[in-house]
Amino acid sequence: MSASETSKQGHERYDVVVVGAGFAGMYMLHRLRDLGFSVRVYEQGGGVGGTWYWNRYPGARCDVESMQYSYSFSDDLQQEWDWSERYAPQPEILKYANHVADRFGLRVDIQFNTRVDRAAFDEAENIWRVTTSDGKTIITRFVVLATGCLSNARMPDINGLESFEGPVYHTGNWPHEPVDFTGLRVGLIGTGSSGIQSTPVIAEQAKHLTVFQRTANFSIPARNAKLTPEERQAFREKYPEVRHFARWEARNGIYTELPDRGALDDGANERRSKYEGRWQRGGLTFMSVYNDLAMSRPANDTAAEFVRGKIAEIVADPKAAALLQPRSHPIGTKRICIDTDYFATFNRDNVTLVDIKSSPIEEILPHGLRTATATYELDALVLATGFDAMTGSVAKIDIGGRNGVSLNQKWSEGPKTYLGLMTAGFPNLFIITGPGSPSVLSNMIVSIEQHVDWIADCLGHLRSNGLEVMEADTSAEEKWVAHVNEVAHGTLYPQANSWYMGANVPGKPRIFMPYIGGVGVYRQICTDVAAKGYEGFVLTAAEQERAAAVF
Ligand code: NA7
Repeated sequence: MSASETSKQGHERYDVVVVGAGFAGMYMLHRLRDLGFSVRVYEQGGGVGGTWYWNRYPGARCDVESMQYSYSFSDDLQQEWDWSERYAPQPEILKYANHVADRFGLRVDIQFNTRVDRAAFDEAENIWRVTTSDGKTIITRFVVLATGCLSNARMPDINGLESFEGPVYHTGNWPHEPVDFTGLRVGLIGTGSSGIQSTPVIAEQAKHLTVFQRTANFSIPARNAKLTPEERQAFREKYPEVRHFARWEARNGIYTELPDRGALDDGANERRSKYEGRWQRGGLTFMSVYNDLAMSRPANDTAAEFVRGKIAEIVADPKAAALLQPRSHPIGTKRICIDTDYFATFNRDNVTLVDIKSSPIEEILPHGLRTATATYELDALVLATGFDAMTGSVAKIDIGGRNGVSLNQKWSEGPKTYLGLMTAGFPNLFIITGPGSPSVLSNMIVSIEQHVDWIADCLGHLRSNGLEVMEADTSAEEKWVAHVNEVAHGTLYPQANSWYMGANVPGKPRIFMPYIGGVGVYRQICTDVAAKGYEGFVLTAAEQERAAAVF
């Protein structure tokens, strides 16, 4: 425990409590400690890494290239760490997270296997009382929620799930021990990114794999490959340019060419050859072929049709190919998936695709699954059914703000924040990559670093100016929420029933949660807000008798 104090009641006392030791929590700790704040991080897992600690399913990889999905705050770190592949597999990302924790001596200030259950703001004292799963109450001036956007795995509401007698695995909460599907009939439910990544790997091992698909998804080949020392070196040399571009120019925090024209500005042959080029190159930047794919349905249709054509070329059985061709949403309005041999896997003899849109799952049986039209015998079940994204992990904590209002009450109609960083009525509570910020629409590490730096600078400002309380102004928040909404509705994104919209969780309000204005635009807004003395936030000085003890 570094530089903490103990209150008169015997409670540990810190300047800042950080919830979560994923990439956000680790960097937050590092920055705040360097500024001389006392910080304690609580992490429910047994180690660092957040989403990469939990998502250990077969084939799990990041969809952003490894040289870019990495911290930029330390040049020594980015020059010395050797990524082995174009897209890092989960074990390597976890190894990297552990390396960072060791290299910067972070573990000493992280308490593992400890959930934060409750945080209540004390208006008389301007402090937060944080209650943890080990029964302690901790006093802190500030709380930073680094709880992650895709960390609250969602079990599907399917009748009879608990009656299944074989093993049931959720991709977002995969066992730490090896799982062996050899000789087993495996059923996999869910065809989002996790289902699409794990299907080819499970198919290699299982006796038979049955994939239950409700909604087909767009997926682009990863074209993953080993990185050579020369490729790594070339990338390292251009890091200053790459990082600058990712922060300020790329909409999604990823270094790539920016398109200068729309899809319909090119003739059909030219367009096809550009899509083909990106398909061959692989990866998320497929959507950057043209500058209007997210805005114009006719433009988007050209890209969607190209991908549907590719699926038809790859999948031998025309019936399966038709089912795998996404038609329910414009391409890119659900996060595009990046795969290795996903569609080709349906050409294997031991893989069956079942359409549960036309014939829904009725119940899980002790040894299988019954849809409206057939019964499938299964030995093991894999649930790739996603997350209560962006707000799920925050909602699990009972957070009480001013006037006894809980955050869950305030957000019952959908999350409201100012800049995705704070929410009115909850002073001194910060959220990293929260709803209302670019977050999940971007290379997460770019967005995490931006938020962490902003929050660290902000706390430094409060300290040097004797300020005790900071909170979002309600009218600034209302304006921001309206802006986030307006920008989203200028795009095709709200046309998809995506987890961006909260549409995957029954009963969750349908609101487009992330800010789609682009990371560069957003960064400029946040920078300007800070430069104008934190415009839109209310900053209050410490009462005189407390001034000396503010931090
Ligand atoms: P996603 O993208 O939310 O995918 C979940 C999948 O599970 C999706 O195909 C869902 O179908 C399906 N699903 C969810 N509930 C059910 C039930 N009850 N019955 C049948 N099918 C169901 O989660 P992922 O983990 O794959 O990926 C999340 C993000 O992680 C991803 O975007 C990357 O950024 C990394 P639906 O589409 O709702 O019909």
